[in-house]
Amino acid sequence: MLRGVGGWSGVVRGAIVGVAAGGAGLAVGELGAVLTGEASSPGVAVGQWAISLTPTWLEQWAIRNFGTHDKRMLLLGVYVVLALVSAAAGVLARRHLTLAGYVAAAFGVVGMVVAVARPDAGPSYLFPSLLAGIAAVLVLRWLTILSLQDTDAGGGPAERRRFLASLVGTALVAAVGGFGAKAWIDSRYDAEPAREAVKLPEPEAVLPEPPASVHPNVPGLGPFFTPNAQFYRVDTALTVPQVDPDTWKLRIHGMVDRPFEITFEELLKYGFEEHDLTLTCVSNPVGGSLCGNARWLGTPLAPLLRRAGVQAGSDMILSTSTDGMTIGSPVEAVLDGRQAMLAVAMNGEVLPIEHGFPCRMLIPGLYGYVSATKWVTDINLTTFASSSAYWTQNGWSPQGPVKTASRIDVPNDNATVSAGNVVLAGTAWATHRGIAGVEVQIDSGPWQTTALATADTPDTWRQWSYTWAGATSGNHTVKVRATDGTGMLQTSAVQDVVPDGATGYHTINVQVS
Ligand SMILES: Nc1nc2c(c(=O)[nH]1)N[C@H]1C(S)=C(S)[C@@H](COP(=O)(O)O)O[C@H]1N2
Ligand SMILES: [Mo]
Repeated sequence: MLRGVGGWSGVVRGAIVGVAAGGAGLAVGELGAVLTGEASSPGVAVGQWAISLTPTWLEQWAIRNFGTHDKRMLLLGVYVVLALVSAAAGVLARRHLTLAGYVAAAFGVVGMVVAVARPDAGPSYLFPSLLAGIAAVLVLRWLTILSLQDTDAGGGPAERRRFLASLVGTALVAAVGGFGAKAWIDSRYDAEPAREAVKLPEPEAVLPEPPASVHPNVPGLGPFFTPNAQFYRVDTALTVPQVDPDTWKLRIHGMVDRPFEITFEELLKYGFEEHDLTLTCVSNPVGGSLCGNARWLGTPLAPLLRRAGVQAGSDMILSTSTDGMTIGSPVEAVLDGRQAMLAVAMNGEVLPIEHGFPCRMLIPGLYGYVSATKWVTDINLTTFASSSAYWTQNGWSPQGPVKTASRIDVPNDNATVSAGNVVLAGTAWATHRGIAGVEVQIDSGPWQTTALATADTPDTWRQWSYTWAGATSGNHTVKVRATDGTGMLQTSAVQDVVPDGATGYHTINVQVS
């Protein structure tokens, strides 16, 4: 079978030619996407499509193992698959040039189909993959013919030089063109300059800083407010949406009497409030770190809904972001008096691009997947019975109130500490209900009350500390549990994150020496 392609050296040559042709196609696709935007490039479009096909368990595994790098790993996977298919097409081309050309063309067609199927796509999204497919076919044909002229009887040093020069030249041009185009796209569609130009509105009343006693001041315990750069991130988008505040609009419509649309400039004329709120992810495992606390500046969402006039019977806010994410939140949670808001700033800074610039939704008491739409542009009043949002289509519960959780942050799991007095510290949250107590248990001893730091708001986490007196050498386990502001004890029942949040007591091992 290998005879037809020229033995093993033919296979290797074919594979290299195929990868070069695939790379040239990708590079041309990137160049095309300079005109039509990053999301339309074949690599990104296929990657985004792969995300939508990823089952929840695999997504959870990726988040656990690669964290915020999970997207990078996915793109890498897409490129590896593409390289393998290209290599196979290159080998095939030595024998069936036309057939291999169809494989290369299929690469362009798949890119076109998935790019144009994106929620934010227009017909221009067809363009980069179309060019990519054409380039891949032409380069594959050209290099294969040169390669065969070299290996065929009659090929001499001149043919070999011509083939090698063409191959190396193609690879160089593809690399420079592809990475250059990527850099060009990144700078052309960067919302950072616009973000830096935003002048934040003044809050109607100044919210005083919480007292220093909100933090137990234990070395190694994270700060009360999570710095923006350390704040956890959950995005399904392969690339962070770059939204221009000058063209951003928010539409409120659906089951309302007076639908309307506002620009960012108009939004900033509404009344603004500061509010301290802990945001947490339903995918956070027991003891996990997908939780952060910040001071947000936002305009209350309830008056906006009242302006639109929510009709009787509507119980769901279906919000959509520029990248097509949909999030379903209960109308009641926004209208019951809690500080649900459209936020434009986080910890005193204009909302970072990764956290939803120019505007995101926040509803205290609910996990992010049912409340915290980033890059939000559309609020549709509808019903839970008639609509379902992105995550609920992936096996998550339509309702996502935050469950009471507590965590030991100091010492680390499996840390070694010296015998005697050992300081334990951590945090606990039951967003919107507040935390009334945190207890720890050493081995199978009695539950001990810890020292709670001062509460900021019921919407924020509450840090705690405890001095474990007279710790004796050996291996010990430490467990933590909290009681929320309504007096409910955190459940010890162990449940995984799907469908509505993990439960169970965070437990660590401590080696006392
Ligand atoms: N547009 C958009 N909004 C989103 C998400 C997303 O992937 N895309 N993830 C949600 C989830 S699951 C959570 S927990 C929070 C996380 O917000 P953060 O990334 O600012 O921490 O945003 C929510 N809003
Ligand atoms: Mo989340």
